[in-house]
Amino acid sequence: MIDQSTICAISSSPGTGAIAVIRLSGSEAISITDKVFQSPKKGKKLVEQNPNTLHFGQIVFKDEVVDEVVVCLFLEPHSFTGENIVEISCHGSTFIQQKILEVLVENGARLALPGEFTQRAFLNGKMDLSQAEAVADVIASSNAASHKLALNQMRGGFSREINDLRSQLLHFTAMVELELDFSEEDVEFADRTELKNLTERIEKLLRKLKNSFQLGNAIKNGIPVAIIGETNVGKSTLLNALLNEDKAIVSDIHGTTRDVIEDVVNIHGTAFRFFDTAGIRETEDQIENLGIERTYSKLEQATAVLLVVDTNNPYPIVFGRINKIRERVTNGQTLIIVANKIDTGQRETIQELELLDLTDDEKMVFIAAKNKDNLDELIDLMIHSVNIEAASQEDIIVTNARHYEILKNAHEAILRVLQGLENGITGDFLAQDIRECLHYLGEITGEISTHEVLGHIFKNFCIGK
Ligand SMILES: Nc1nc2c(ncn2[C@@H]2O[C@H](COP(=O)(O)OP(=O)(O)OP(=O)(O)O)[C@@H](O)[C@H]2O)c(=O)[nH]1
Ligand SMILES: [Mg+2]
Repeated sequence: MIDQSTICAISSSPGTGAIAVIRLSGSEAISITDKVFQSPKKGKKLVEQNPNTLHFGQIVFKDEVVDEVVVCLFLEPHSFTGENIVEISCHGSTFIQQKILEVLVENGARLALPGEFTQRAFLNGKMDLSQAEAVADVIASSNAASHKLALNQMRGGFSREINDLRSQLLHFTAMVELELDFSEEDVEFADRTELKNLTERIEKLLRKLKNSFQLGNAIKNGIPVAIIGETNVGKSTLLNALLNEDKAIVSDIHGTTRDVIEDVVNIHGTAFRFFDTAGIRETEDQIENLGIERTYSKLEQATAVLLVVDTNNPYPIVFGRINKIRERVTNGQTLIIVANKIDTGQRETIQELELLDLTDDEKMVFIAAKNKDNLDELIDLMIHSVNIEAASQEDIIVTNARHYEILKNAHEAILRVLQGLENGITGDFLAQDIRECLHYLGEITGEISTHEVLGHIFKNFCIGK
């Protein structure tokens, strides 16, 4: 049920700006504004004006002018929420903004809850749930890649993919259920091979969508990059250089960093989430050992691992350390060997390193983190190794944790169907799992949603969205 009241909120960002926008939505939006708005021409009332028009005038309360404003009118159903909407552009003082809200509430509007405008847009059928969720992502997007994904989702790209899947599943149920109608006569309308092919296609699609979440999440929250190595090799110096900020303490004392230090930085439109870690060494110190355990767990979670080595050390030692970390880097992770301190490093070590055989997933770069020498080369390597640009261009990528959970469930259901087909189980059991799968997909687009789910999604929005 849609609450019929007219809501209002400040829709521009909090604080003082040149101008601010206050938005009203609901059947009374225009008539409430009429009560407080005076046009210098004293002509028609706002309710008599055409939709999609702008009107200059004053907001007046108890015979006092609050501000000179421009009012913009949208008539239902042709608006963001599908209801009558008024947008009042006023001067950006927080006092004026609050005062206008107060005046509107005094005249019958009520303050909007977080996300209530977008929730109404969803409830009025202006967009499905995944599109509504993308509105928040578009607003929050902090880099080119996440912005592109969110915009695509908001414009319905992801919904189309899900609806495509749904129609394939419906086709499947139709075939099976026809068979059920004639079950007395023991006929098989549904060609089992055709069913199996269709199920395999759906399974593959669901799996791809589900697996895309790892990338989607990385794009949204930053690609996890772990900076790993022995103590004193210059990991914290490198972090600071990448962030362009003195975030971590640097010193020539071994074991300076004892915990994970984390920060996100946007490099050429891609967000990277760097983890500077405690240097790896044999130590009796309990706290330091806890820190080193965390180093290994960050290594496991990272998409790219920057293994920093100190070229001041003799080559056999450096080589041994590289091999120790190589063992821990798994499939799909990129290992970038960062040979640091080339400003003071040993010639032999550098020469031997240059000859080191690397696999396809391994890269090497020579830098002096302290002077930021060759940092650009390292950045290029990082950007190319994760290749976000190419990956995000191709397909639909899942970025939302709620969608990921649902896709996991849907995928499990479709695997049961596949198994059922292989074991030759009867149509009614197949239909049950298919219906379950359909149900899950409906949860993504919001065809199936509960009050709690909606409440949970929209409460994370800002007020005024
Ligand atoms: N000459 C030279 N010194 C460097 C370079 N990078 C870092 N250092 C020095 O190496 C020392 C250790 O640097 P840190 O960044 O604290 O090393 P770390 O790897 O974080 O050390 P832990 O936190 O102890 O594991 C400091 O004295 C840095 O100034 C470099 O490129 N050249
Ligand atoms: Mg450190």
